[in-house]
Amino acid sequence: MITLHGRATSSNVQMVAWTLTELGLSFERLDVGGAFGGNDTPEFLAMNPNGYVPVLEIDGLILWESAAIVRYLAAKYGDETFWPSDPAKRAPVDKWAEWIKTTFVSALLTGVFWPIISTKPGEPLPASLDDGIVKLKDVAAILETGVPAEGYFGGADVCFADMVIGTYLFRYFDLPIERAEAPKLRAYYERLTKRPAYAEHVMVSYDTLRAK
Ligand SMILES: N[C@@H](CCC(=O)N[C@@H](CS)C(=O)NCC(=O)O)C(=O)O
Repeated sequence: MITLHGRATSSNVQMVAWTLTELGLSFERLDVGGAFGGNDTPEFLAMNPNGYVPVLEIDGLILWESAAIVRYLAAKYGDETFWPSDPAKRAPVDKWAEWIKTTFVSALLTGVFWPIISTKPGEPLPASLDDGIVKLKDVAAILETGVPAEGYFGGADVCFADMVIGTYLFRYFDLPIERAEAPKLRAYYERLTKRPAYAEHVMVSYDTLRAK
């Protein structure tokens, strides 16, 4: 039994659910975190002292940190495309997966997504949002230089890096914001949206996260 702890509206939970499904692994997902709570109990903190979702119970292991979980699943269950065994093939795409987590995510989520989502209807958007959108355009322009013109970061099919990178693109393209001119990035995202597992696990409404 594989158990994924985490609410369906968490992008980091979505990344793990999408990966499990692409790899053909069935799992049970428990609603934890956000309005569901349950991530501050002694039992949960014993699994992840950060109190964050996702947590994955698999193969007798308890894992947290979404991208580390994706790398574990890819290394253990992925084929040569999903997890290239040659470090010289893996590192050039892994650098983008790492960069998304360290650079793109903070620009997207901290700088733009949460300021918009946390503003109550009728209230003015925070002044800091303008700077956040400029910064996000800058990092999206950098991503445009690395995104494949055809297929995926894995080549003709997806690999572990697509899971990490692609997950955040739903919110990036769904938000009503001005975006960088990035036709390759847009086309890559459109290809992801055609994948049933991406549509099921990543293209999830975030309306319940909005301030009321
Ligand atoms: N770096 C961690 C971040 C985990 C994280 O920030 N999780 C958020 C949801 S996306 C969380 O647990 N927030 C508290 C909550 O949902 O109650 C990862 O990638 O797994």
